[in-house]
Amino acid sequence: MANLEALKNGVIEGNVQQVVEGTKACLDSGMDALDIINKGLVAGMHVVGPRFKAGEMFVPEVLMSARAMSAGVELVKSVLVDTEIPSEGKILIGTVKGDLHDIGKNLVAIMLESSGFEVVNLGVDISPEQFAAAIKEHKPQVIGLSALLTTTMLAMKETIDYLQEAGLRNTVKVMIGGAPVSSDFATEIGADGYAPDGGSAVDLAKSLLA
Ligand code: B1M
Repeated sequence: MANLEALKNGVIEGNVQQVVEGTKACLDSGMDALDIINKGLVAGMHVVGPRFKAGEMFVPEVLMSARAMSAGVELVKSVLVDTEIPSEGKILIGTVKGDLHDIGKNLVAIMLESSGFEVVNLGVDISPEQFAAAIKEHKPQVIGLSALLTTTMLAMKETIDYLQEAGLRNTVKVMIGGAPVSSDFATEIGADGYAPDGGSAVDLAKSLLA
């Protein structure tokens, strides 16, 4: 079943088995890994989002879609990240405090990894203090903050302000992303840049390190 439409429907229906089998079939057929992600898995999530907003899908169903999508992304990741590329630099990435959305952030992490960056993925609901501790521990050149809720956008500013107070702001470049944020918002909160998607995040990270 090397069929992107079936993959998309598997995500919409939250059918892990369909997504796993569909992803394997697409990979086996030699399909481009990024097409599998963007035209199959993410395309499914683009149907789920509006249905969730319209009240046609509820949190448990959206969670099943998220699980199905993550299962597919994991399989594609093994192909994308399998090649040994010299490190472009180290990036620490996390979803900010109060926010549990991680699909987009994980996709960005995979794209960065597959482009040669060493990525430390901190997970979700990461407080400013946790970001600061991780910077001290891992000494990255760039940190990436992700937020999907308008309410948690503020935690991005709080994180940057905290790094400033802790004397760490000048040791790293800060990039931000996520559906509700923008380039203007990045400027407003003192971030070094904004990327709308995984591909742009790779370009931005490279330009921040140039
Ligand atoms: Co939530 N949720 N959710 N949700 N959820 C949204 C974000 C929402 C827009 C849905 C809606 O109402 N239309 C809405 C936010 C409204 C707002 O604030 N403006 C919303 C809400 C309200 C909520 C809850 C409050 C619902 C509730 O409980 N009543 C709750 C909050 C929980 C919390 O975080 N504290 C909640 C919960 C959940 C689930 C747990 C059920 C699940 C998350 C599962 C998971 O992530 N493991 C979920 C999901 C799946 C969504 C939607 C449907 C899909 C998000 C997604 O994964 N998209 C979402 C609707 C939508 O976005 N249309 C929605 C696919 C992903 C590939 O795209 O995440 O945008 P995205 O990532 C992109 C870019 O944004 C960018 O690159 C990625 C790849 O292209 N990007 C970066 C992201 N991070 C980046 C970082 C970078 C650079 C680029 O640099 C560092």
